[in-house]
Amino acid sequence: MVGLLPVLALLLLGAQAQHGSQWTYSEGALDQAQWWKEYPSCGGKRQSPINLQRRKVQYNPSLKALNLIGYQSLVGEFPMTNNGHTVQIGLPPTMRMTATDGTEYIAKQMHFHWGGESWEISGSEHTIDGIRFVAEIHIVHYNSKYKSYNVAQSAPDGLAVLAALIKVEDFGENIYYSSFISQLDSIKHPGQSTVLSGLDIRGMLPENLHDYYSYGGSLTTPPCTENVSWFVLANPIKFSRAQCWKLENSVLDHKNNTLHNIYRVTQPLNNRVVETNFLNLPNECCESQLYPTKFYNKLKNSKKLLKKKKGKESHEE
Ligand SMILES: *[C@@H]1O[C@H](CO)[C@@H](O)[C@H](O)[C@H]1NC(C)=O
Ligand SMILES: CC(=O)N[C@H]1CO[C@H](CO)[C@@H](O)[C@@H]1O
Repeated sequence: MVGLLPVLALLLLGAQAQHGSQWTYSEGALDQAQWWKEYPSCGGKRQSPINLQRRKVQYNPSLKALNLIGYQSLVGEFPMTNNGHTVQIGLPPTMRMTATDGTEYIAKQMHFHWGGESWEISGSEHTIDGIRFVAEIHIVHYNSKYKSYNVAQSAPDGLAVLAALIKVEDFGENIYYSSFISQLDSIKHPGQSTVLSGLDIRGMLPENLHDYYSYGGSLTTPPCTENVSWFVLANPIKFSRAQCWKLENSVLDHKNNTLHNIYRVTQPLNNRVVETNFLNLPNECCESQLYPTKFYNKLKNSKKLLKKKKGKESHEE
């Protein structure tokens, strides 16, 4: 009995891979510009991913930190599959996420989006102020008021995705990904699976889990189901260059080509508003890293953002 569940899980994942084998990102008759022909939701008005424009997002002080339970030091075996579109890891229902409004979501799977077509090409799905990060991780959850993912996925309040962007610089190896990355070679071909013994999703995520962008969107792959609640973490995960290269160059698609540039382009925001639970102060997390400090201080002064030397900063421009 003990051995049966993982086997069933693998069979189910295999079936999913089989079913989803026709759409592509960039070649053939069903590339991403054509998805809507087979999957009408992909042509909807509330699609994902989107470009997160920091000057247009709305700070909502009532949005609290996500409450993540059971993300840390998971014991057991977790299936890791090449489904022909990405690498996916099956997650246990003990992993739960509660949003500010009290809605509890149960984790189902996590998967990756990356680029790699050439050294320069990044492959995150969400962009921040037009900047594409090297890769993105999605942890897909369903609303705990539904019996299963299959029931929840078509409900108007059924799904939530916790997303994090991956950044590469001269960082050391991110050890929380070592086992995952070393197993990529064993699932080169679509339909192949292996198991990860133990997982620490908390460790795989950025240190700062508090700050996020939130909006209503869709799944970023067919069937592009809408009304997915998105939580995109504001701070990135750090990978070494070697880890990034390995992620981008280890697995193949159905035609035995290396799986590259597996991301959907950003979709129109239409009437949606992106909310944040953090103040977008220019000297906080990210912007200051883009400029040398001297230049940045000059810029700030010229914008008259610093009214008093030690006074409180206003988030208004
Ligand atoms: C891909 O490679 C495998 C192993 O080398 C081979 O068995 C399979 O037929 C190839 N598939 C295609 C579509 O070329
Ligand atoms: C609850 C919720 O977000 N409902 C929305 C689902 O998506 C449709 C459009 O596809 C919206 O009209 C609903 O408001």
